Amino acid sequence: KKDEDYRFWKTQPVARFSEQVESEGPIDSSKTPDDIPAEPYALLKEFEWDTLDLEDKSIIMEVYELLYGNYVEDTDSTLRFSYSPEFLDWALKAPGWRKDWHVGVRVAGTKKLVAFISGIPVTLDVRGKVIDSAEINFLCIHKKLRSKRLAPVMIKEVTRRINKQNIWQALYTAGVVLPKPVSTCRYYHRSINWPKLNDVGFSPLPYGMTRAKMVAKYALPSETSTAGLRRMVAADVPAVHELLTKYLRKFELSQVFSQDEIRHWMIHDEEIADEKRVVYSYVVDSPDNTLTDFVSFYKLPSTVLGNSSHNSINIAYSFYYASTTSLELPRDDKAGVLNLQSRLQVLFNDALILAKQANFDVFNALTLLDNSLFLEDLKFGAGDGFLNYYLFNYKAFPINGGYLENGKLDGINRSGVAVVML
Ligand code: MYA
Ligand code: MIM
Repeated sequence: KKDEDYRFWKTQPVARFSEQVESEGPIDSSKTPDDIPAEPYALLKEFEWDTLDLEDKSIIMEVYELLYGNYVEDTDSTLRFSYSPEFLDWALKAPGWRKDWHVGVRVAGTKKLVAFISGIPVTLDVRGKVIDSAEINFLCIHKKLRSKRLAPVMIKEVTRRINKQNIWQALYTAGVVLPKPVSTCRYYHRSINWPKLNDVGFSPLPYGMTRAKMVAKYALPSETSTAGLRRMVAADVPAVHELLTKYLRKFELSQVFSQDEIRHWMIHDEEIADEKRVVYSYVVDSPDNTLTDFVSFYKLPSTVLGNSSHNSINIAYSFYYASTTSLELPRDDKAGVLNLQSRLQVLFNDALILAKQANFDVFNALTLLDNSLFLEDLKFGAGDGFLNYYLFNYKAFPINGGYLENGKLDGINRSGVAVVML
């Protein structure tokens, strides 16, 4: 598909495939909120807009059910993302969230929720330029209403609502290729419960291997190894904020966090029951009471489609992390990279152990951040999925995604991406 074949996207302020970026910045900066229409875009007459009140548990349940039946699947429909109600509460009610950026579409007659798109406010840093933006996620249209050009109307409507707040840039990720990714990262997977992954068609048995050999290959110690590793608590927020801010500054595309955002994203709800927990954050405390490292992952199960023995797999996704190791050195300092690599290997080996203790079946990570430094050594394998990163109304030079065309990891020119999308 060429630029002109994107009937909708060719009308939007996004980079074209055909253009070479010569300088970075907004594509259209001519508008003010008063230039933006006050009324919602017209929908086909059997549908109506509904601003969803996610403070209402029953409305979160409606979004949950829409996504449970209709959200993203892998290429051959083996799996479908299964975001829990608690996850949606966490992801959609981030600091500064606005109800009118939670856009639902209902059938006018029955009030059934059939489509959804969301925005949350984020501050982005694109190569040193700090931009108040929105992050768009959870675009979903009921399977029975696909290919009716509803998605463009939903995207225009959420854009209108965001523009009304004087915000003109957005970040979004998708599996589909659209004009034009600023970066593409690859999914990697580290088996924890290999027999189950094999049963559901997630991990094939390599030629010449036995099930027993595979189980042995992925065995993990029962206890973590890093002295001082413990769960992150609210009192750690200022220190984690400082450490993560310093670490993320090294990347070309990153999120700028406030302390409030660190508390929300890394701790969410300290009182939540274990089985409902969404985010798992840990710090490494040193004897002098400073934090040397921080690591986190989140829980996002996938429904297994059409398998008689398992309904779902429990998946941990690598989230944000940071280390003081080599933090003051340039990112390409040779000795610094090796030290960071050793540190991240130990840190993520412990993350794998913690994930195993918490009953996860597999640990997923993208090739972003400094992940290319440890994925291979910790027995992560390349998945069949990729994630494209897009900026709306902003032209930027391409950013490395952390993997090479030959399928290998790019340990030399690691990824410049430091935004983890849920
Ligand atoms: S990515 C996750 C997306 N969700 C899913 O994949 C769930 C399963 N699939 C569905 O629910 C539907 O297939 C969806 C499309 C809803 C995806 N991003 O209505 P249509 C374009 C952007 O006939 P449907 C996520 O949530 C497509 O190229 N555009 O199609 C981030 C075509 O345009 P063009 C997409 O299949 C979302 C048009 O839509 C996507 O019934 C970021 C066809 O529309 C996609 N994932 O519905 C959204 N898929 O003719 C953009 C298809 O040009 C945000 N299309 O090729 C932009 C920033 C907005 C805010 C700006 C503020 C300043
Ligand atoms: C907006 N932010 C957003 N999203 C996500 C984050 C929404 C969609 C973004 C695009 C997208 C679409 C679909 C998927 C992910 C992301 C699901 C998907 O394709 N997942 C792949 C997967 O789980 C990612 O690789 N693949 C597994 C795999 O590769 C299962 C494959 C089943 C068959 N298709 N397994 C092989 C693991 C194996 C590798 C070798 C070593 C041993 C393990």
